[in-house]
Amino acid sequence: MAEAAVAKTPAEPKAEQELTDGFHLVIEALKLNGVKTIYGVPGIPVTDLGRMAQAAGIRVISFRHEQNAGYAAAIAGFLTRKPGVCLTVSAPGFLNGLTALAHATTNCFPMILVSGSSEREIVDLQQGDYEEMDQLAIAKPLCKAAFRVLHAQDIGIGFARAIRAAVSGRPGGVYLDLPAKLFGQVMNAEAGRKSLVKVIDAAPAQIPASDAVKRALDLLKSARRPLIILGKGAAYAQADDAIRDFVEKSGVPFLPMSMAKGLLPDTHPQCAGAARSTVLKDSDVVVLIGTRLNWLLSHGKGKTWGEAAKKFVQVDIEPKEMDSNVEIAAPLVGDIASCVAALLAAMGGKWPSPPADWVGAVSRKREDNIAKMAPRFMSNAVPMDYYGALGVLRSVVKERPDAILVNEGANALDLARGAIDMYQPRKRLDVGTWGVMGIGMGYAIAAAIETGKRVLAVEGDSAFGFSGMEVETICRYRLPVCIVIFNNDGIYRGTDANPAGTDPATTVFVKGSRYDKMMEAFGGVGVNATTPDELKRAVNEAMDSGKPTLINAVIDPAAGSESGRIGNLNPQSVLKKK
Ligand code: ADP
Ligand code: TZD
Ligand code: MG
Repeated sequence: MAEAAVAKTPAEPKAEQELTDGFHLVIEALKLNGVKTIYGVPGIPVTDLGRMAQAAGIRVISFRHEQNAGYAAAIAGFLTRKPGVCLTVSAPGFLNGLTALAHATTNCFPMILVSGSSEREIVDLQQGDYEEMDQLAIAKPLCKAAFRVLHAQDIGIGFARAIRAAVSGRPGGVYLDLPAKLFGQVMNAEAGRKSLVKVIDAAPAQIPASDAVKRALDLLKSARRPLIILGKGAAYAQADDAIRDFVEKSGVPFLPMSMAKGLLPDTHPQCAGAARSTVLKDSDVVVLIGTRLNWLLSHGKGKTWGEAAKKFVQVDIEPKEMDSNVEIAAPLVGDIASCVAALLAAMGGKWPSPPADWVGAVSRKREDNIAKMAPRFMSNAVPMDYYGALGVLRSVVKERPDAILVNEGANALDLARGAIDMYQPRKRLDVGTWGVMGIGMGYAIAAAIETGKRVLAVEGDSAFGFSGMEVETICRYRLPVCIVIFNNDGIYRGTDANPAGTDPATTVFVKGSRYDKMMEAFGGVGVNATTPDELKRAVNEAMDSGKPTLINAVIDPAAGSESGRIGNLNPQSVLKKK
């Protein structure tokens, strides 16, 4: 039969007989655009898509929960400047991925959430399809752009739009809705190939206007107490050399936001990280590069910023960011690489140093603060306090500056941020703009996969719990991840008691939990560390061997403070406690 059928159409050219389908077109669209990894969870209707993508040479990392796959995709976007791709099933899988999509958008990370969806006709008539949900409508307010592809011949253009939307301008999250029926749609292979689109220059340079550059430099030159603040947009831009040249040529003290730490080393003589309150309060001209004046910078006003009049230069790709909180005296709209290059060019050969009394005052403050902290990192107290344990991790990172540090928690986050100096760009990955708990394991997995480097994840015990099941994923893919849990028996502290004497207090966990046993359950290395020495030995061994390791670092349950360093944001009841 088959032979007869072929024999009947001898004149037809081979290409026209060849067929392709939605599955293949999706995979080819991803490959054509250089997507090497998909993070996701399989199930109807995307199980075969994952299998076929794997067979076609794309790395498909299967997670235990879509939220973690989504966080992995988000941070892959930050690390590579290409959209990280997260693949989920319909309704519940989609919703699980959505938190990460919103997180990516909020943090300006390029990411694409690709979700299978149910039959349009049934969804739109609300007739109760399997996992029925109008996903496109739900995704829209939470991302930068959202698209649905209904026809196989539009898969190419759909992915091109998604990629460009994610990485151009201010990067963000994009949702791509692929209904189940699309995957099986068949079309002529040659026409299919022609329908694919390779995105050319996905994030075009945006050159700043020369008068804006001049305005910024005139203001900087007039400053008596200038400051540069580098944010994670500056880290994302991968303009590391130009940024370093600009900072050094200007001679201005710089303050790195959390994920911009290491863009220039924290030990750089101009780094004002250890003099944060002083420089924010006393500076008169502040150059913001890839950082927003949101809550993390007290909206550019109020007590944090002191009495001294401030003028701001802001370098950002998003024009609407200007004047979002306070007047921006010199807006510099463009991509950071182009803006910093233009600033450097316009500075010419010689640039006046900032006033010596300011630079001197900042470095004295910084040296004072560093000297004050030093003895605390030597603490050998048992049970360990945060500083004793962080003293160990601080040395580990100093000895391995190319390792990637993932960090979440409250005290475990805020104290680690201050304690652990970073030496290279994009090596510190943390909770970001929302201060979200749960990024830990997704970030650690993607960091290991995208960079091939060793990863050290410093986790509060609560924070870890949000993504803890992914230790199985880490063991399964044998990733070089060392997790250190700051186990203080709870959220902020492990000492709260419920005055009613019934259930445990809302902030405490099972006392003396052994998270290290979780790792052993999946064949990884588990260590219980009760002293700084034990911790040091275990972390060094893990970072040397690259074996998946979880260290349960036992921390004094009384050592932490409420909400770490942001306790002031807690609303307080004005009524007396009963
Ligand atoms: P942080 O939390 O570190 O202070 P934010 O996330 O608040 O940083 O700010 C990052 C800023 O960087 C955003 O306003 C974003 O528009 C901007 N940005 C991101 N990438 C680029 C780029 N390539 N060029 C210019 N600005 C960028
Ligand atoms: N849920 C989510 C998704 N994000 C959050 N930020 C919170 C809840 C609230 N929250 C914090 O802001 S920090 C934190 C929670 C639950 C955990 C702090 O406990 P930890 O760290 O064990 O991780 P420390 O060292 O005990 O302070
Ligand atoms: Mg804790």
